[in-house]
Amino acid sequence: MIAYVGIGANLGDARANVLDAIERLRALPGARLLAASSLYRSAPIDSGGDDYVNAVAALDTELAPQALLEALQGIEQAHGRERPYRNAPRTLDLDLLLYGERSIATATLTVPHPRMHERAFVLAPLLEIAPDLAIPGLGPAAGFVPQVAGQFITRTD
Ligand code: A4P
Ligand code: MG
Repeated sequence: MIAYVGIGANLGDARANVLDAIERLRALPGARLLAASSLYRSAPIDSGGDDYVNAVAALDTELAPQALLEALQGIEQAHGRERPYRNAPRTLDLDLLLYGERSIATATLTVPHPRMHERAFVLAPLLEIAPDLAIPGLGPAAGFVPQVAGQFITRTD
């Protein structure tokens, strides 16, 4: 199954944290890293603190969705992720954006990620590595770009 993972950080050395997350995804048992986007700098959305560093990775994985989520949370924990309150600044956030064409709604996992199409920090790196991607139930991801045009984001490499 092809899965897309959103990566974000705005605490500590955010750029190093995102690069390390990509390396940990590359090394993840049960998954193969197909692509990783450039790194982007983006203004916080519904959140405070410094600008974020964001990226998106594509994985070909045999892990079930919940197992993949737990693997992502393990990588967050390796970076000392703390959760003092919702949308608090974070050393590392890994979101499961898409899992094939599956729609999932459990107590712990909602896929597609419910806010991904509203966010330039997801859409820009996602479209860099998958320009023709469709979001199940919503249609082509590229169709949402005009709606996020007001959100500051810039590619950093
Ligand atoms: N959960 C449910 N569905 C998913 C999913 N698809 N992927 C559950 C990951 N987790 C999912 O997540 C809380 C719970 O969501 C998890 O226990 C899991 O079971 P969290 O990572 O602890 O909390 P969070 O990151 O604060 O929440 P969430 O929903 O990931 O936040 P958002 O909406 O993604 O916003 N601005 C910029 N510029 N860049 C960013 O990266 N990120 C956020 C986080 C806000 N503003 C930002 C950025
Ligand atoms: Mg998260």
